[in-house]
Amino acid sequence: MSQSSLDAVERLRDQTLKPIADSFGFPLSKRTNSVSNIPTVLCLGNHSSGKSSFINHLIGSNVQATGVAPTDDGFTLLMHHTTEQIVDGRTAVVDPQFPLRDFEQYGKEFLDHLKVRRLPLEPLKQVCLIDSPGLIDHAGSPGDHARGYDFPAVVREFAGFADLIVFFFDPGKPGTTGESLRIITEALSDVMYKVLIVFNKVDTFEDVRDFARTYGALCWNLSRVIRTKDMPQIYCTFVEGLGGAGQKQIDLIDFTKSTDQLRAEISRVGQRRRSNVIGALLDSTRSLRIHSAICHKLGMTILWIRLGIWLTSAALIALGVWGLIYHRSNTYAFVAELLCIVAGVSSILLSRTFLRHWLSQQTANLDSWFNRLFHRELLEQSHSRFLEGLWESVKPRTVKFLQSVGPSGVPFSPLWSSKIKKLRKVAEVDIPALLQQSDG
Ligand SMILES: Nc1nc2c(ncn2[C@@H]2O[C@H](COP(=O)(O)OP(=O)(O)O)[C@@H](O)[C@H]2O)c(=O)[nH]1
Ligand SMILES: [Mg+2]
Repeated sequence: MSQSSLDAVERLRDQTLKPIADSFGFPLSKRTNSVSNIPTVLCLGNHSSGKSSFINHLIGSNVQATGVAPTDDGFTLLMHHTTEQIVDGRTAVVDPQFPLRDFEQYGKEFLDHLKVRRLPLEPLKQVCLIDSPGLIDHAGSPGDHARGYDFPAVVREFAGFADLIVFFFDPGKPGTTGESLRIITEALSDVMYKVLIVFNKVDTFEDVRDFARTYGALCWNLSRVIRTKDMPQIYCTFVEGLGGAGQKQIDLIDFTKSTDQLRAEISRVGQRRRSNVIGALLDSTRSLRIHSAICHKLGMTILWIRLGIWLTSAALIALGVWGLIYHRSNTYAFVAELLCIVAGVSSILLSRTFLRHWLSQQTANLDSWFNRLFHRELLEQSHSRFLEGLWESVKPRTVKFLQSVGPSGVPFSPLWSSKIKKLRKVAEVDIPALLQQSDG
């Protein structure tokens, strides 16, 4: 991604989105800092499916240990540096040079299984590669913590941050391990657009029948977990020179082409990164617009209710005081005047409880606020399903914000109106222009 479009993304984020997001307690996606400006490829797959061998092949050096026995049970980030260095997980997560801040939350056990290898290798100038522990079927319970940390959550975090995910399967386990299938459904379902499916080590087949049977089994298993209408493309690949010499082997010409295609796709990761960064900004802008528009409308309504209560109370108190001073003709008038003052004071005192109750009722009924505020856009057939889907994903954050700040914490300044309105222009004009600019 060119520096100028990255700067433009940062500017939009910092100057337009961030002030609104901070005031309305909305977490913006955190991904465009300059440290992680290098495109990232995450390699996942069964144990012994050839992830480490493929990485070695890509960077042209045998840096990652390979072997049939489980050789590596951790995550390794391979990055460029002028001298060779290994940084352990505990240091890497607190070092601002690495984009790993968000990984500290997964605990000591995970950090012991994380490292960064910095290498003076030319290909790593263009891409950061992440090698991962092989997916296996655990003996005993298949719980999330069989590895001592929340493995699917860690994979989800890496997947959110990667620009491309290469998922390796191999002929040894075409049935695929339970963990592979679980990771696809639990950690990757939102980011399937970034995933490339690879059927690796195809040079181990002796003939086409053998290959077809195994390939069919893989498709059958994948179809149970990949819920798209069409089957995704499967790259059938191998790394030259790893098969046993002299053994009968399937014709490899087409598989060489498929391997080249995969390599080309990986080398285009820079372009993917650009659209991922801008896409993430677009998602944030749209979600923030809905969230802040609804919160702001509630904030303004709270302001009007509060003004109404205060004005009525002030009028009652003023009437009571005025009466007490000028009209103390009889006991009835005196009692009525006192009642006016008491009613005025107590409505001020009770207004907080009333507003809290009112806000919690509205929070339970946010759909109607959404429908009212966006009714015009919801009438547009092509837009409505998208907008409703977006609202479903934003709603939990809106509810959480309103519950945590209460009626006095919802921003209400009329100045916000134009800033929130501007978010629509950002999403519909400014960001698409950025995309076009960086495509050109
Ligand atoms: N025949 C063949 N063997 C491979 C290929 N890729 C990897 N291997 C072998 O498979 C074993 C496991 O590979 P490794 O890269 O360690 O797998 P990982 O566990 O997924 O990292 C090693 O013995 C490799 O030599 C391939 O494309 N063809
Ligand atoms: Mg490995």
